Amino acid sequence: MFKQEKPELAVPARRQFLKAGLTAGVAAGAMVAGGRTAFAEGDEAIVEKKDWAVYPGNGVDAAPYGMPSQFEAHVVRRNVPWLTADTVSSVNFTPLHELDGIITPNGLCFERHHGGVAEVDPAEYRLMINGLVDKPMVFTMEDLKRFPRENRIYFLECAANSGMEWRGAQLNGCQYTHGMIHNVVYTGVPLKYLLEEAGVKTNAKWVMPEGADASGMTRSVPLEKALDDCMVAFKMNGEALRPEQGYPARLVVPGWEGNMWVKWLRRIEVGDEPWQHREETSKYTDLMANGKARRFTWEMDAKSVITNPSPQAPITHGKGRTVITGVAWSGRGKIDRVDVSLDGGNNWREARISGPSFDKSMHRFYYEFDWDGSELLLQSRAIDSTGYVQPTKNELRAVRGTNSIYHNNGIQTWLVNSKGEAENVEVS
Ligand SMILES: Nc1nc2c(c(=O)[nH]1)N[C@H]1C(S)=C(S)[C@@H](COP(=O)(O)O)O[C@H]1N2
Ligand SMILES: [Mo]
Repeated sequence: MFKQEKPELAVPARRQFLKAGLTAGVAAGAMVAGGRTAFAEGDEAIVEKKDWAVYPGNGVDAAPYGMPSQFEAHVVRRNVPWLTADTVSSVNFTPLHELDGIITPNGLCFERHHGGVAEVDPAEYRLMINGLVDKPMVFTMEDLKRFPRENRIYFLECAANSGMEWRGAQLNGCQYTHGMIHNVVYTGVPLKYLLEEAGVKTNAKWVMPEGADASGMTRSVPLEKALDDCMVAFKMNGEALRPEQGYPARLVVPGWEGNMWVKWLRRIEVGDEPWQHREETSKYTDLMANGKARRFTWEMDAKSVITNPSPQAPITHGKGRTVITGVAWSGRGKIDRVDVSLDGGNNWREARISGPSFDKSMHRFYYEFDWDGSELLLQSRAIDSTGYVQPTKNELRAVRGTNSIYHNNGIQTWLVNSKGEAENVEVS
């Protein structure tokens, strides 16, 4: 999926391996105040009467579909030019460093498509179920909406998220290193109900969802997973799926790699063995050091990243009270704990998880401290409800080599200098 070219956004090699062991940049003694005095003498912004307080604003007809403030225009999906050979089979990235809480707004969900965005007319939409079933069936959108539906929050992470970092620190920003993820509330029908309607034959073991886009994306999904928690979703965050996310319906495969979440879903074939298609043979397999490849590595292992500060979001307020925040998730359950290190993994402190904690959903963590202005080597480490601890990058490489693109869940390090600027590094 990705070309291994000299990256334009790469950090110079000399910065890639730093010695861990800096003293943690915590101010000793009394807390340094973070705020200003309530009435700052000569602060124009507080005494001046602003236009917005003098003139009436736009009426309710100005924005039938609301958009973010003009001052948020920089909060957009971005791509990495050298990864984007063409924009039709490509990827862009969620601006994680601009978000908070656990929900990704619809317009900022990263996109990955292999044949561009299909523009499917819902009136002409059909979902077929065929193969090893008693009764092959075709559903319209209206049919789908007559099944009992459910609302569930899940993350979707592309297996290639952080894939450019296998051989060393490369991309400067969590948007690029970790932004192939989004977390939304899906409304949809459990796939189980649709399969029950068609009547799955006793020898069935697999299903193959297929997309209606020009790439005709297919993957083999074990029947057990299909009957467990997969759903055919038609809403995200309350409104219709965006075309980029598979409008009018996509498959949701909780906790498993994004490639299996077939968009513009048009057919589900039921069979007794995997189909061995492109996306599970030449792609989405993990080449090991010995030349063999791991296959069917569906689950996304526990992972986390500090989103602020990070290369695109430096500390600009100077020393004193500082809020570190980030996200953590696991394809195997909930996140039980997130630890934060200020010194490249020598010392760990428990972060504070805030907001709803759901299975296979993103979690938000915070760590507040008083920064003394010295260098930091920031890391976060997720521990999920199975007890699994997110590994360091070197621990991961020792087991998996560096040939792989997929399933890199190693601990990320940001070097923060005394000016508050951050960059992507690794500690040895
Ligand atoms: N039909 C179809 N489904 C697809 C794809 C595609 O190209 N076509 N891309 C897959 C990949 S590789 C990923 S990571 C996710 C991305 O979902 P998103 O675009 O909603 O972020 O969709 C998956 N489903
Ligand atoms: Mo993907």
